[in-house]
Amino acid sequence: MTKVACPFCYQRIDGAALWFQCLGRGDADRDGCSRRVDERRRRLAGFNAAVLPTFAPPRNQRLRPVRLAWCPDCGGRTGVRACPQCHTPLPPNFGHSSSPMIAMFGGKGTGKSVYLTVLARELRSSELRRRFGADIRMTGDRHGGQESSSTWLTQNVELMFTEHRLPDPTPPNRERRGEPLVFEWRGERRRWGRRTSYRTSYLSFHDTAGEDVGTLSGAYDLAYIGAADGLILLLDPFMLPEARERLRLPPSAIRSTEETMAVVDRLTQSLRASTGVGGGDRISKPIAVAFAKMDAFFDLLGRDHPLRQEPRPVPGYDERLGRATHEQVAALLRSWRGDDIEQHLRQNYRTFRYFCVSALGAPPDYDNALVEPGGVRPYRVDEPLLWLLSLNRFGVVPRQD
Ligand SMILES: Nc1nc2c(ncn2[C@@H]2O[C@H](COP(=O)(O)OP(=O)(O)OP(=O)(O)O)[C@@H](O)[C@H]2O)c(=O)[nH]1
Ligand SMILES: [Mg+2]
Ligand SMILES: [Zn+2]
Ligand SMILES: [Zn+2]
Repeated sequence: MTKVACPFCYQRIDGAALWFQCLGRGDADRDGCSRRVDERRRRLAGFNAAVLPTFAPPRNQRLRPVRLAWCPDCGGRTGVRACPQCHTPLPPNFGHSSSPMIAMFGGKGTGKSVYLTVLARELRSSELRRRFGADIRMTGDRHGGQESSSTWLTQNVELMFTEHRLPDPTPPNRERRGEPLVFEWRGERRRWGRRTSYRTSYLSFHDTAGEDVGTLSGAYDLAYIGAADGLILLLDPFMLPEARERLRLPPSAIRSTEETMAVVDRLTQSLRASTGVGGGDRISKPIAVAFAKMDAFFDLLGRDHPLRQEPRPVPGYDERLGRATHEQVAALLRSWRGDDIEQHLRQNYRTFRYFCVSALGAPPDYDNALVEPGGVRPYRVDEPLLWLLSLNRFGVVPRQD
């Protein structure tokens, strides 16, 4: 039995016993099923539009896996698979092999919504697809009707890239959450002496609301973090007093009162709680620790600083530059007196790496929540993700040494 995490509801499901979704076609004698709101899907996956019904696979499925089934209500034939828990349609090859999942976490006002919009826009563009010869798609595009997440993306892209405005703080919502943005990244894996194989990874991005100081993540966030096989931890450098002092920031640029260390600790506690890794062991999930809003430091660093060097657009993750970036950010962090963060990461995680990103590429007008007149110019936003996908355990993106 392959237990995989559903990228929509984060529950562990049996990849060999996925459900089916009716296509609403019916058969010679009956009309097809009609759409209605699926209460379970609304509750577990945050999707509240009307959908066609789903049903369990025939009983003998375990012995003889089937690719097609007949709807018990309308008799129509279907090959669309769905999650047994939240009933969201899943890609055809989901669950056949391991389907690692990557997720994102960050404190209040760190820039999660902005970063996610920019990153998702890049994932949807043809640039990454071409660069990596990968098949990258937003899951659900194919089945249509997955309005809520693609609407979120379209609206935010329009807001930031066309109207040059910044999104409002994401409201916390404990009863219901929005549907996550789920991408499927299928890459070729070439290894000497072996046949080329394809590997798929699921990127599930849930735009969480920044929590207030001290509160532990809600149940959804806990499940989300626990189900992820790799994480992007987005940190706000403005929340490090020593870093903040070097910048002349207006009060409106400070969006939280929670110390960076507290955010990191919150993630660690959530991971320990959701995965049951005791205090004596280090957490094995790889963590990409990305410092956001780095455009604010560009002038201080100067033109020739290595952190202002972008990787070459080669079809792989630039390991050498990545390692150098890690060292550079670690040095900056020390100069900001963030040694406790480094120490905490070392003590609690087996695999982590620092990143320097800027979703906007230039400081915005904080007071009026406007993007700088030059527009949004994303800087190194995809690197945390590329690093994770290049790790051996995922092997979806090649590494270039
Ligand atoms: N300089 C700079 N500021 C940024 C950048 N991205 C976000 N910001 C600032 O951070 C603010 C918050 O960004 P959001 O993306 O809304 O942050 P969030 O983490 O989603 O916040 P919550 O939803 O409240 O948790 C923005 O309004 C900007 O002022 C960036 O790339 N550079
Ligand atoms: Mg937000
Ligand atoms: Zn039906
Ligand atoms: Zn599900």
